[in-house]
Amino acid sequence: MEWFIYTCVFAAVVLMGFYMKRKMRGFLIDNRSPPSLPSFPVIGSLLCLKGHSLPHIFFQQLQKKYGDMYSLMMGPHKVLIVNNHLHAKEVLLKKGKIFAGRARTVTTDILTRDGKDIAFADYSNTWRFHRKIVHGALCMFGEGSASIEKIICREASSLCEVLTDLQSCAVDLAPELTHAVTNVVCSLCFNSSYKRGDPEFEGMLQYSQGIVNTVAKDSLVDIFSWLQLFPNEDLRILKHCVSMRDKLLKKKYEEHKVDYSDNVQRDLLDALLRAKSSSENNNTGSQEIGLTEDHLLMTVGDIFGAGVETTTTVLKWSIAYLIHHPQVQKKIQEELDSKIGKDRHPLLNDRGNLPYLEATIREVLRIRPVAPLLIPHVALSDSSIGEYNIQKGTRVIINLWSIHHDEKEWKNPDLFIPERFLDKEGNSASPPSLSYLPFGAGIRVCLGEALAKMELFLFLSWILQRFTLGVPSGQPLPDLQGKFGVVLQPQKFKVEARLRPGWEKNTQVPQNNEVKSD
Ligand code: PLO
Repeated sequence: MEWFIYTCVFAAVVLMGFYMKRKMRGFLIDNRSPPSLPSFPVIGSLLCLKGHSLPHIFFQQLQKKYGDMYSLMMGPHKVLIVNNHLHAKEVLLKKGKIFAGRARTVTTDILTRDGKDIAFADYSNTWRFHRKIVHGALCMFGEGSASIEKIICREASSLCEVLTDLQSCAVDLAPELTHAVTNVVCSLCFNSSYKRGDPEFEGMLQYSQGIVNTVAKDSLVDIFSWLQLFPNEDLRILKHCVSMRDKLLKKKYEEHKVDYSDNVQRDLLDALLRAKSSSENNNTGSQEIGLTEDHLLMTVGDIFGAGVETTTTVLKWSIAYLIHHPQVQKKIQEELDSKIGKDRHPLLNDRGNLPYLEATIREVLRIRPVAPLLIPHVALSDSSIGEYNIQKGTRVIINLWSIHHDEKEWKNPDLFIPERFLDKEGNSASPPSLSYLPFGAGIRVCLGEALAKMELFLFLSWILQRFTLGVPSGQPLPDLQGKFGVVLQPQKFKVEARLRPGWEKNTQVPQNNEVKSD
């Protein structure tokens, strides 16, 4: 017994020693360290974080005690929380390259075959090369290109047809919105689309939600990687969902390889195959630069996954807020009636003429950012942010939530006020504060920004031109808090879509601008 007590005391002294040493080092040598949360050996600051299911809000509250920028220990990992837009821009723009790293975690390694994608991969030549190809391919189909507009309008049209059939019922619009958005991304990535009820699409809905629920949300296994050795329900779900996704990606890849031609570029996958084939022909060595089959699959999986989950989530938030604010919905409809009318459907060209709708989209992106903590960055070398020194390897979390809800920057930040993005005459104005980064910034800025803006504008304008959205009787208003994960999703809610006067009969695409033909 005695030896047991001695061992415990000895262990406690050693641990305290480590703890004090770290504290003293922070205090004596590096007096330019950011304030830090209390930290204990092994578990770090985890006790302080326990029980908070919405970390972006908790990190915002901690500012009162620790200031705009503070550090904490997630187990053995040093993490810096940045809550202010000036510091965020220093990280993302001014010192973008220094903070362009990503941490490897158990869940993202499973999702991306050890970081062979774009979003979660660490900074490297391969990463830069992939990003460049995808950026080029997205630009080609992107802004100014008539084809992407046609594709979105085709999907908006069938979405409105479905809504007409579901009229006056209490429906969860999520599957229909996801279907429409998936078909846009599917056209772009794989030059294909799904019919409603297609089992492959249903499977995708299922695996994607499984992935969103389990990946990259700072679960314990991402902090202590050795925990993966023990049975873990989330990891089991994630692996199952990833294998479903892999089957789908592999199928698309094999189909594309069969009828691939150097001369035709049908979609993003063709663009990637072409880059692979040209580097092989030039003997650049596709292995070294990273154009392996794994890289191609993971990259296209990223774009597909990001394209579906982010835009669908923003559409869901938009609808939730429109239901909470019928007066905003009415104003958008008045704008649509006066600028477009009922004889034709909305086009991208109308964007400049619909400032109230544009302002509403901006406000949704502010009040409910898709990724409230972005994806954590990692310092690739010793550096500094503001007045503080930052050590190489520190994980940097940009709290977009704090930045978008900063009371010094936004008047009544918790209120939904699209007018804040308009001038006195009701025209589009630049954001009233620079504390606004819905798509991130710098070398890891969102690749799909232009596409997302086109989709949000077209889908919402098509829907609101034809329908008024409301809460079905007996149903609660949508919850606005959200479920935290790799994207901040709203909880499920039911909607009633009623055709607006004048649309009852002529609900399909108006004659003047038919979009059904491909
Ligand atoms: C969404 C579920 C998919 O099945 C896989 C996937 C790939 C890319 C991820 C995306 C998920 C979530 C949103 C992410 C995106 C990359 C960039 C984007 C994290 C997990 C954001 C918001 O940063």
